Amino acid sequence: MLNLGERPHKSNGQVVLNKDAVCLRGFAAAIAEELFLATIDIAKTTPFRQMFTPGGKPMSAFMTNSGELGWISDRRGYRYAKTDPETGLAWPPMPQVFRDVATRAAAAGGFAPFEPDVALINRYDIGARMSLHQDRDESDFTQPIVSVSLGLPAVFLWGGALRSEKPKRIELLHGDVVVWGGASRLNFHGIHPIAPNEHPLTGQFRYNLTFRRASPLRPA
Ligand SMILES: O=C(O)CCC(=O)C(=O)O
Repeated sequence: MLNLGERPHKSNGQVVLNKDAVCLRGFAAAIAEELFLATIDIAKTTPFRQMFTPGGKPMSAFMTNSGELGWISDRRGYRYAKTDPETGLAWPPMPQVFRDVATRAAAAGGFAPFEPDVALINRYDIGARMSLHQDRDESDFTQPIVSVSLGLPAVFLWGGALRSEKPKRIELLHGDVVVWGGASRLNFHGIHPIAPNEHPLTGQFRYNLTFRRASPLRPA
């Protein structure tokens, strides 16, 4: 059985990961089905695809995007793009239900206002993982990251500012939301390989919606 390691402080359904980083247990549970259906809708026109690292390795999770920008990776590097390189078309608009959960969760995590312009959607098959990395392709690190889990459980690896720091292991379930920013904005994080399982809504997949602000905020 996987050792989930240290269990961080818990209060009011919130698991404090460290300063400026919190897991909001079940925050999106009531709208999880709506989020999932909106995800499937996006994938009809903008299918999940395997991207490649700049070094040419296939990424384990399949990805798509919605919003004004989308995160992409290929031989030219990691970056945000206004159009889907596979279709040449703009990414589908961010559904209101996405925007709402992102802004509400950011506020609950202490980061209001949050105006995401990207919803990167990760789809994990059983065995898929995401290695420790920082989210640093955005232009404004004062804006948080909001990350919604749907479907199969996952073990979130929550590291520190340095890759060498041993990550904490936090179990993420359907409807959980992790929010990080401020002092934690550039912390390393990742996903342990997804264990074989079946979820009543998503089957043998885990989905993750990760909301970011990639372009600079308009001046006040
Ligand atoms: O799947 C997750 O929960 C994390 C996703 C992630 O780290 C990312 O998209 O940068």
